[in-house]
Formats: sequence, structure tokens, C-alpha cells
Amino acid sequence: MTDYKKNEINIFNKACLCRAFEKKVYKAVKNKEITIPVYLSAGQEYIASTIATYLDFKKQNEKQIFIQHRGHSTYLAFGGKLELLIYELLGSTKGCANGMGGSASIQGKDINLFGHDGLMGSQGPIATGACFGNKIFTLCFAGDAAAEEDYFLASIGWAVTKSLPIWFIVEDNNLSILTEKKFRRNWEMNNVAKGFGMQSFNVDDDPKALWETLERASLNQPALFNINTKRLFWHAGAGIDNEKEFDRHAIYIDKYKNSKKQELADQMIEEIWEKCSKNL
Ligand SMILES: Cc1ncc(C[n+]2csc(CCOP(=O)(O)OP(=O)(O)O)c2C)c(N)n1
Ligand SMILES: [Mg+2]
Repeated sequence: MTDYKKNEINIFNKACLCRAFEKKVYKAVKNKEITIPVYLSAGQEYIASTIATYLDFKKQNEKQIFIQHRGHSTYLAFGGKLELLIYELLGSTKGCANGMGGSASIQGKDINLFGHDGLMGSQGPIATGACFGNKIFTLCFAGDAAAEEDYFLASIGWAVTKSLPIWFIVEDNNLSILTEKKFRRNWEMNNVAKGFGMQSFNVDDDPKALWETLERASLNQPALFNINTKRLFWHAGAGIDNEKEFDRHAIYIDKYKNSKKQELADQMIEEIWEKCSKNL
């Protein structure tokens, strides 16, 4: 059995948790239990679920993670505490960012995950600077638009110049709010990184393809992964731009339907959510 095959079910389990969470948040926004802006990551969960499972498998335990606004799945897939995220979205001081960060700026102190400040792409120089300072293996997540920012590109240059152990993960949903890449630029991130002399890859968020791509990169060298994905819901809030959007998770729900993992995750989230909301 390949390493990927051994781990596919672990990736699927994480994706079920992420999906269950986002479905619940969607409902909570609709019924106005949540009133702050939320950035749902449903549809994109195989990126974080695959990378987190891969790094667990490789025993790459020491790491620091920098994210941006669409980060619920990243937080959960890397082991962030579920209750703290629920409290955060409900505005409680018990939340992972003391109820002050909201969906856009979640923090994961116990998993070394640093939330975003709101300036698109700022996590590029911040993650690179942190990695330059402490040399801890670093993951820097960014959207396809955030990664376009000049300071983000300069960070890639510095990371490669100093051979830092940092992986840039570009979650390329082909959208900056509603503007597709083709209206914004005629170049691709992986080619820019390659121009800087960095290992770089362009791959879909298919977990097997992504796993095999991760295996080609070195954990102690800088790399950039441009990962093509699709968000299922609006940029912010609970709504659907395009009903016919491809949903990768549906393939795995069907493949593992006997496991009932999604139903179990949905039920678990409902129960924990209910407990948290009565205990703000
Ligand atoms: C410097 C800066 N410019 C513009 C914005 C407004 N803004 C917030 S999110 C966003 C789009 C982000 O797109 P991307 O990085 O691809 O992430 P996605 O929402 O697609 O996951 C924009 C333009 C901002 N926050 N910061
Ligand atoms: Mg985008």
C-alpha cells in the first residue's frame, strides 16, 4: 500500500470535520446567530487536510503556520481546538482570539498558528521574517490574490536567498472576491517562484495528486505550491455564487459512504456548538 493510500482515510476524516463545521457556520449566519463577517472555506478543505496529514505522517511536528481570512479549515485540520473557534465566531472572550479576531483573524496558540491582520498578503513577509529569525519549519497560506502583492513576492525572493524552511501554500480559487485571475494578471505564481529559483509546483487540490507533489519537495528548503481549488460559498457570508460548482468532497463522501463519517461529524459539531452557545 502506498503512503498515500494508508493516509487517505485520515485526510477524509479531517475534511469531514471541516465540512461539518462550515455547514454549521453557514446555518448560524443565515439564522443570525453569527452577525460578524465570516469567510467560509468549504470546498477548499482538501488543501489543509492533505498537508496536515502529510506532515503528521512525516513527523514534522515542530512548525509555525500563518494564514489569512479563509482559515477555518486550516485551523481545524491542523488540530486547533474546536470549542475555541466556536466561541470566537460567537464573539465570546473565551474564543481563540479572545472574541476580538472573528472569522478573519483566528489564532491557534497551542498549534502555533498565527491569524491574519487584514492586510492582504501581509502574512508573506511576517512568516518569512519569523522563519528567518527562528528557522522553524513554516507554512504560509495565502489566496491567489494575496500572493500577488508586491511584498509577498519580495518575501519569496528572501526565502529562497536564505534557503529558509518555508512552504508557501497558495490556495488558488481563481477569485479575488469576484474577480477572476484572467482579469488581474497574465502570469502564474508557480512560474514566478521558479523564476526566483524556488522549488515550485502547480497542482489541483485532489488529495492524491497533492500528496505526491508534497513528496517531491524538501521539508528543509523553501517551496511554493499553487493549489487549484474552488470555494463553494460567497467570498464573505453565507450564500452561493454558482450552484453548479464542482465539490471534491462529494467524491470522497460517496467513496466512504459506509463509514458515515460526515453524518457523525455533523452530529458532533451540532452537539458541541449547542454546549458552547449556552456557555458563552
Ligand atoms: C492590501 C489589501 N487590498 C485589498 C483588500 C480587500 N480584500 C480583502 S480579501 C480580498 C480578496 C482576497 O482574495 P484571495 O487572497 O485570493 O483570497 P480568497 O478570498 O479568494 O480566499 C480583497 C481584495 C485587503 N484586505 N488588503
Ligand atoms: Mg482567491
